Amino acid sequence: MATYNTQQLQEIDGLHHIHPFTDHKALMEKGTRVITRANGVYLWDSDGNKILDGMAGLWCVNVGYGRQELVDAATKQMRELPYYNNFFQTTHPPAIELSKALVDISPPQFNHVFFTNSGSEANDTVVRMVRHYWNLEGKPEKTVIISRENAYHGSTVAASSLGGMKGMHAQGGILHDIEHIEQPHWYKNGGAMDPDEFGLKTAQALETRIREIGEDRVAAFIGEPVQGAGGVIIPPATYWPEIQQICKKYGILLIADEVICGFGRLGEWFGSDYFDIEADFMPIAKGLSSGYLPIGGLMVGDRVADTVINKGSDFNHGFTYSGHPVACAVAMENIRILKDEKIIERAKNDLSPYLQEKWLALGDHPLVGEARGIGMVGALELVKDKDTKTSYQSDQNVGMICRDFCFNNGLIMRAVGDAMIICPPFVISHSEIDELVDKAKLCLDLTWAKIKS
Ligand code: PXG
Repeated sequence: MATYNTQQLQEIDGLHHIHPFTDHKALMEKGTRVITRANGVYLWDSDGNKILDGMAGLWCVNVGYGRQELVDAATKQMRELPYYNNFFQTTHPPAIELSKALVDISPPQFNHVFFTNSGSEANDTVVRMVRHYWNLEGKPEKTVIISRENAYHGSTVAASSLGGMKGMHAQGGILHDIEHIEQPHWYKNGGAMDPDEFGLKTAQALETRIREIGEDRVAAFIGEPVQGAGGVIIPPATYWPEIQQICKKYGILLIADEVICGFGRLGEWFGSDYFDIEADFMPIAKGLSSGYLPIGGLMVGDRVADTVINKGSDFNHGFTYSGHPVACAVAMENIRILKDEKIIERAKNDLSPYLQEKWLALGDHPLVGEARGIGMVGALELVKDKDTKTSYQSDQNVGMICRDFCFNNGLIMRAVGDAMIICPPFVISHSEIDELVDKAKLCLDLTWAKIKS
């Protein structure tokens, strides 16, 4: 590849590259940051600045950067069989081995996987498979899928429709027969209720909506165990048991979107393990390969698999790269690393308690209304008034101000509105956690000083 200096890279990028979820005019004014290499939990930009990646890329580089084993697994597979498909009665060892490895680590009702290239495709697949299932069950009128406001399930047409982000629906529309209920965001919406009471209330909204739509029309409910891109919304303990009880009562399928929570983020293999969710489907991606190559999948529970496999003929669905051998080989090696190095156990028993103790202490900062966290993920709600939980005006862009201070001080935190998010790799050390929290504190101070001035 040609070697350009930073300015040339930025110019060419501005001329030719449309970025995801980006205001290009603002981007051009500020200039893009060009990331050129990474190791462990650190990134380097094209000017040589070292940055602690508090977001594990985009919630995905769970085993950290620079793992030679993953490079070797890809190289070996590329030499042996760089591509073949799984259509038309063919298969290959990497897809076979990965399907078994996934079944081994998943909750017991999961014995099948359908491979995709991303979380969005996994969620497109689930919409089609849910409706296909009810058709085969002789209930074709069951087409409605209920999701939550502010959920993120991806960017394809079906995935963005499942998502509850109005700004996405406004651009390109939404599939019919997708409904959204309130998210379990206690800090923002709980009012005078205690968290458990609020958890029950938001879960019971599912039953209310099922009754409004009609039980005979509702096919499934989808939720992330912990909402990620919506701002790390951790549901109260009462939420998932009640949701499950309602799904069981009405016989509707339950989809636990594990794209962020899966592969250890909450200190268990899956968010479903953490919350005891017995789902019918688990869309997976991100941590499946620690982001080293694009791969996703849909774990399909026995209830659905029995029908789709035994009662149906073809499921007319698939991608050229479903179960791509190189991506599967890398995902296999990633799972091996997670297992052999006991990375998830260490995240749960050592890193998470250390991180959360320090993170939650940031709740004392005058700018922070709530500090919350679970496993290896956390959020800070930046507010104008801690007592009344009053937010800043959205055009004050407080989250963005804080995010920019972070970047300029060598830390990546994601801003979701005025919530600051962290989701570091699981190979972070205690001293790197200290650095992360110290830098976050410094940037809160800088943001606070800027707002006050
Ligand atoms: N489900 C969930 C829960 C996700 O978080 C997807 C599905 C879609 O996955 P793909 O692989 O198609 O991107 C996601 C993705 C952000 C951000 O800014 C979050 C995601 C993707 C991009 C940006 O927080 N989550």
